Amino acid sequence: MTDQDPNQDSSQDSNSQDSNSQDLSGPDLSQDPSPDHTAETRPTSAPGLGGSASEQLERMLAAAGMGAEAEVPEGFRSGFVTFVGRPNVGKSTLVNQILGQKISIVSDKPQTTRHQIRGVLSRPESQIVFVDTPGIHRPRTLMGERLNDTATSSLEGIDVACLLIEATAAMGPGDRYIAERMPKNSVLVLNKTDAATAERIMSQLSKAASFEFAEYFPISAKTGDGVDALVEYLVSRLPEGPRWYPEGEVTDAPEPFRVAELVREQLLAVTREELPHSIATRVSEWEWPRIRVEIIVERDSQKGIVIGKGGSVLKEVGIRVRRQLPPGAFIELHVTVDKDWQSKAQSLERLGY
Ligand SMILES: Nc1nc2c(ncn2[C@@H]2O[C@H](COP(=O)(O)OP(=O)(O)OP(=O)(O)O)[C@@H](O)[C@H]2O)c(=O)[nH]1
Ligand SMILES: [Mg+2]
Repeated sequence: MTDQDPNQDSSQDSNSQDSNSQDLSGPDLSQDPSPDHTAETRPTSAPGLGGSASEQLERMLAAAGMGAEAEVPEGFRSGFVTFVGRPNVGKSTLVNQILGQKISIVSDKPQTTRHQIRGVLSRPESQIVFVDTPGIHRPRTLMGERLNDTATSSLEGIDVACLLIEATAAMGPGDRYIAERMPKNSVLVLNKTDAATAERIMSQLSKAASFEFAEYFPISAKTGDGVDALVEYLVSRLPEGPRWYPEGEVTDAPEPFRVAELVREQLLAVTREELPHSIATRVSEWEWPRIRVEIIVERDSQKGIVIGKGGSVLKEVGIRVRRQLPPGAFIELHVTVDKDWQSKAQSLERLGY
């Protein structure tokens, strides 16, 4: 397991109030992003890759000449594991905990994740590609419908599906709706056990048992409690197969996408109520070290909130994001209004949803 809490702020700044900040490790951000991976060409279901897992594999194979590295030890296991569940249950936190770094942004606001985000766990004898997904919810906008589609399509062609529910709230109709639609042999993950009583955990597990999951894992994505056992079990469920991603690759998310997500994460941390849903971000220019990020809101009144008094909100967001990037990064934030973008197909396409 990892020796750090990936959901804690690893920055040295003791003044920081931001529990979601940390170093953005991974590929060298000072490199020019691949032209295939610009924000403009991002497909709807995933940053950099779209479609079902098997389609993605085919594309990966084609892109790499043959894709998967041929040399793996005998008995090597590999495959895709998807995390689905209602918004806010901790899917992204769990992916980050397993990978030991921030792969997917996290916030206490529902519907933070808007794409399928892949995190790759490579070990000498196995490779698991974890797929983080948007929370499944009752949609109120076209974007909400797209998010649900993105989440449910992640269940196609994968090896193991995990339903996450939280121990801190009773298993509600939303959880049951998803539970009834899970593929056979899915796994139930009861998260946030650190914040629940033993009685509550037992009662949640016994309620979930009526859905006949293959296995039940009480865990805390926050502390890492129970996560090793879950990962070991998931490895045992994988078929023998090749290494789909090179060993050092932890995510396939393109760099502009990751920076835009970091900006959105910090905006989620500093803004309130319904505003988070109204915010989208995209990198509009990338000329290292200068990165221009467009922040899109739905109404003129929201523009002022995002900018803040004398630009204070944008300034704070810029500082928090820069802290997570390699030294020298220069973030330019611009706010634009795209009226009711969440309900307009054209706007959603432009934003990659
Ligand atoms: N106490 C506790 N809080 C947790 C745990 N896991 C996640 N959280 C918190 O729950 C909130 C939601 O976490 P996320 O990981 O963003 O949840 P998500 O399921 O990815 O949410 P969406 O992307 O909106 O679907 C955050 O405030 C997390 O810090 C846990 O194990 N224990
Ligand atoms: Mg999430």
